[in-house]
This record gives sequence, C-alpha cells and structure tokens, in this order.
Amino acid sequence: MQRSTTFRARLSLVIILTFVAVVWASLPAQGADELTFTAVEKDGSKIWEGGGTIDLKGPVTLKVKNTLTAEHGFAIDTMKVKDVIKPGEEKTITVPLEDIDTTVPAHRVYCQLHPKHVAATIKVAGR
Ligand SMILES: [Cu+2]
Repeated sequence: MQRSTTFRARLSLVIILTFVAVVWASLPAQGADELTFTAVEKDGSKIWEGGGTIDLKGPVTLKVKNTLTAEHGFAIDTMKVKDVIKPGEEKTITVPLEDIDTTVPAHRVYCQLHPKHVAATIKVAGR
C-alpha cells in the first residue's frame, strides 16, 4: 500500500513537472524581446551591428558584444541605456518596459564614446 502511494505521488510529480516545463518553454514567445548587438569593424568603420523589432509588451533583453580591441559605448537615449563595453566583453542588458519611451517609432543604438561609430536601430512593431 505504502509503495503504490509513493509511486503515484512520484508519477503525479513527473506529470506536473512535465506540464510546467511545456508551459515555461512556450512563454518566451509572448512579448519577451531579445535583440543582439555586436561592435564590429567593416571597411575601416566601427559599427554597432544588429537590431530588430520590439513589440512593447514586456521588457527588452539586449545581448551586447564588443569584438574589437578598444572600449565602445552602448547607448539608447529612449531606453535610458548608457554603458561601456570592454574589448571582448559580452553583456546582457535588460530594459524594463517603464524605461522605454513608447512614443517613438524607432530607437537609436549608438556609441557615446565615438561620434563616427555607426549606430544601429531598434524598430517598434506596427509603427
Ligand atoms: Cu565606439
């Protein structure tokens, strides 16, 4: 008797965990925006490569990587982001929805350290 109760308890636990895993795996599709930006050099110009579209339904995750040999700035005025990425550094920056200016159709992603460093753009869906 005791054995079968334990077995049933374990089986329910496995079923519950499987259900939780399936639900959790489908969650990122709903409004969790993740964008990638990489500082690269092309034809002698430093560029913030990357971008994409966000839907303003939740926080935005920015995966930022500097592949160059000098520090580069990473700034988005309309998202209250201003950071410095060291050579070879990879950083994940999460911007809460309340820090995002929802009135603009696009966000400029630029380097505040070098005026000539080419900027990238984050577009807003439906604008
Ligand atoms: Cu730069």
